[in-house]
Amino acid sequence: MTSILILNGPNLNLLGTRQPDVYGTTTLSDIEQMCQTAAKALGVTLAFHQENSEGAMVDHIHAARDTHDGIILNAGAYTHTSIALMDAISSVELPVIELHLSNTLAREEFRHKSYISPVALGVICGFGAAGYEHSLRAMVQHLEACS
Ligand code: CA2
Repeated sequence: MTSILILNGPNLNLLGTRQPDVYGTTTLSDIEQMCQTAAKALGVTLAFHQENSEGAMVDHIHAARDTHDGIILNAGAYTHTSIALMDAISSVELPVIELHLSNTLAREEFRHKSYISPVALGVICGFGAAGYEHSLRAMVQHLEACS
């Protein structure tokens, strides 16, 4: 069965508890439930993780090579700084969808730079929690088209 990894970066464990004006009121656990339900309906297996440290995220990406068919990545603030994540993505040769809750291009200038975009299949941003389900559908459609 097709298997997809959704990997969340730093501070996303705080979702729904602070800055609801920017990131909404849905918690990461709500999002995981929503994604698991969608994955079941789409007939795929889903692993869902959140890490605050860059190295742990790199480890998940490396491990995905042998266990998953695609990665949906909300790298949080590491999006704008991490060459290590960019290199890890390049090294595993799996399709990666870059995901953001907010429209990063409509925010501060430092959020306009992404080290993930050049090595991603595509980017979904600005749709809040619904973006997770959109990304899942886009990944399944992409993997089906490739098989
Ligand atoms: O919009 C997104 O999904 C971001 O990846 C979220 C990151 C931000 O640094 C990126 O530029 C865009 C921040 C995640 C922090 O999440 C929080 C949630 C609630 C309260 C505080 C932080």
